[in-house]
Parts: sequence; structure tokens; C-alpha cells
Amino acid sequence: PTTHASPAVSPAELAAHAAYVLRANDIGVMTTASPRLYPHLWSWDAAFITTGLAKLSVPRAIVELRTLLAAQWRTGMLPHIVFGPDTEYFPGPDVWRCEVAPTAPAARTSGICQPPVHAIAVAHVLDAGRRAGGADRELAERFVVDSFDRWLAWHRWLAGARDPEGRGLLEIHHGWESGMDNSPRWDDAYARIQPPQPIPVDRRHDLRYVKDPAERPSDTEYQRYLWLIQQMREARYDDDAVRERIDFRMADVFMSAIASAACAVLAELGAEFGRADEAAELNELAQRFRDGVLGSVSATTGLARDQNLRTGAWVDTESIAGFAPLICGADQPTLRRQVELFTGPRWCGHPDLRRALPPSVPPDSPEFQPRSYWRGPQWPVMTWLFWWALRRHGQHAVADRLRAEALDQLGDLSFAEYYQPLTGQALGSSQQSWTAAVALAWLV
Ligand code: 9YW
Repeated sequence: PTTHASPAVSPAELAAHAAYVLRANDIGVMTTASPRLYPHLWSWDAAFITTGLAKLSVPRAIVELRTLLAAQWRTGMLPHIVFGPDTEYFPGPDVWRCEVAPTAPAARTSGICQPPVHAIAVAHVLDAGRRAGGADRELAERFVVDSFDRWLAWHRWLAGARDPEGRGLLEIHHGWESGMDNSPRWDDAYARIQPPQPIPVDRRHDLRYVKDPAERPSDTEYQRYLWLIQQMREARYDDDAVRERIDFRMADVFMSAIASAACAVLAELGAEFGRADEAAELNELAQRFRDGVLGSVSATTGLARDQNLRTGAWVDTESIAGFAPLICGADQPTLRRQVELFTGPRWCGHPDLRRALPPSVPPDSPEFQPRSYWRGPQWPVMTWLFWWALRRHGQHAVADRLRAEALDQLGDLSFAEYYQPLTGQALGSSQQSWTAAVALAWLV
């Protein structure tokens, strides 16, 4: 196959282009996830975007997080989409109809959540403010103090509503909540879902902007996505009622690992800003989710696993989520085995890969589809998250290699949503905000 090489661009050029993408996608108080495909704020995108924005403007980075916080549900949940003024999206607010929930905010939002990377973004804002000094420093420190209780409420909601029995694994009620929409992690669970009546999917907005349908989820997949929304809406988005009724109940190991890391980071902020009791509570949560993640690791494969809470079955499907322990940290033997697998010939070291970066599904897996979204492509934003976590856990050499390969990938200046891992071709949306943001986070 033809491989897609990146022309040599200097770090300054790459950073300038990335800054331009974020500027172009800025519609005032939010940065759209991408200009056409996703014209609204997505929760975990906003967090990654903030880490990039913090390198350009501390006040603007804070605005991004404040927009998300202004849409926080009364339960503490941060919604996965905050809708902007654009009416062009499906499923939009008329499908979610969150006004049926007494706990919904005034802002127009979706009724589900996404992985809680936000505290990591807050720490980046604080770092950037301190590096800049002066008014930026003051602003960033004040923001941490002012917003601390909101982040705490978010983490408490996750622990209470999504891990009510304290098992250390957070449950999700829609594949979209994982952020890895059509990952084969969810295939078996979705296959068991039969919407009782056909659900029209003719308003699909994504297929107008991504021309090759093979890069996007199928119509059958969308039918099930919409059926789950209907079930939640009928339960008025009440956490207990949804948990009881919903056809999709999966313990998500990757979200749990992110929660663990984010709780640890928020605990550090709490400890620093005079919230010792809350810091202790957050450290306990960090430990609880870490234990949950490590308890899911298969002795056979060495990978962490999701669990289907409707059937009790552990999911052995290989995906990038199997490396959850690298995100939350682990004991030395587990960490060593995970790093070995991650860098080894099935994953980043696979000889057919154009670049040694983690594919969303490994090339030798029967589920691997190199062009299809979360079924094989490499996502720069995931590379960044692993880079951040690997450094945190002392794995500097592995992290440095990831950064170098990722910057080479980004040198094509398309800021693609995801890349074909065998050829290096840019796929999905271009000018994707979180892709530009991680370039800035790495370079500036
Ligand atoms: C969709 C915005 C979002 C990301 C998700 C990604 C995709 C939206 O885009 O979902 O239309 O399916 O899977 O992780 O937050 O970038």
C-alpha cells in the first residue's frame, strides 16, 4: 500500500498551524470539536482542548472549562455534549429532550457523560498560569479554588451513580459514554440489543461530512445508539431508573482508569489548596478505581477488561482499553508486563504499522478494520493521554518515543481525527480540535 509520509515541518510551524485550528474552531465561549462534523462542545474533547489552549491563553482555557461547568447537571454529571448555537447535528437536543429530567441544567445538553479527564486539564491550566506568572497565575489559582467543588461533585457523582456498589469499575449506559463509540469492546453487548421498533436514522449528519461510510459506524449501529437514548429519555434520565432499565450496562475499564488518574490529580490540587479532607476522599477513590482496573486484568493476555453487567461476562476483545493500567498506574510486575505488551510486536511494535503508535485495535485481531473509527485507526489524542500517563508513572523512554512518532504523524498538518495505522493516511474529520490541542500541549 502507498504510505503517507509527512513533509518535514518545523516544530514552530506545526504549533502555529495547531494554534490556527483552535482559533478557527473557537465560536466564542466554546471550541467546537471540529468545524463541520462536530459543531458543539464535547466533554472530554473540551478537557484535551483546554490543555492546548492553556499554552496559548490561560484566560481562554479557563473559559472552555467554565462553559462545560455551566452545563453541569444538578446531580454532578458533566454532560457529553453541550450544544452550541448551530442546529445542525444529529442526534440534537430534540432527540435527547433533557428537559424531561428535573436534574437537567438550563443549557442544552445530551443526557450521558464521557470519560472524566477534566481534572488533568485543570492541572495543566494551573501549570501554564504559574509558568506565565502575574495575572495568569492569579487567574489560574483562583479558578482552581472556585471550581474545585464542581469537579469534586462530578467525581462523587461518578462514584455514586456509576459504581454504587464500590467495585472500582464505572458503568456506562451507552457506547458513546466511553468516547470509543464503535469499538469492538461493545460489539457483543450491542448485538444483544434489539430495538422493539425500527428507528429512523435518515437524519444522520455525520455521513454528509465523512464521505466514505466505512470510516463511520453503520446504520444498524446507529439504530441501537438511538434506542438507548429513547430508553434513558423514558426513564427521565433518573440515574437509578436508567441503571435498572437500560439494555446496555457495561463496566468500562478505560473510563475507570481515567477516573482513577483524575481523582489522584484532583487530590493533589485539593491538598495544595487547603482541602485536605476532600483530598483524602479523592485519594481513596483513586485507589478504588485502580483496584477495579487491576482486578480486571486477564492473567492469560495481560490486558485489562470491561465487564458486561447484564450477563456478568468479562470482555476479552482486544482494544487499546486493555492498557488501562498504564493510565491509572499499577504495581511493578503489572506495569512491566503492560509496557512490554504495549511496545511489543502485536501493538506499537507491529511491523506493519506506519508509525509505532498505539492502534485502537491491533492489526492481528480479527476485529481489526484499519479505516473504521475505533476499530483500528490511531488517534493522536489517545497517544497523548498515554504519553502523559507513562511519564507520570516514570516510563520516560517509552513516552519520549511516543511523542516523537506522534509529532511526525501530525506533520501532515491535517490535524485529522484519526489515522490509518498501516499507511498513515489521515481519516475522519480534519482540523479536529483535540488533535491540534495535543500538538500544542507537546510543543509549546
Ligand atoms: C460521534 C467528538 C467526539 C469524541 C468521541 C468520538 C466522536 C461523536 O467524536 O463521537 O459522532 O460519534 O468517538 O470520542 O468525543 O470529537
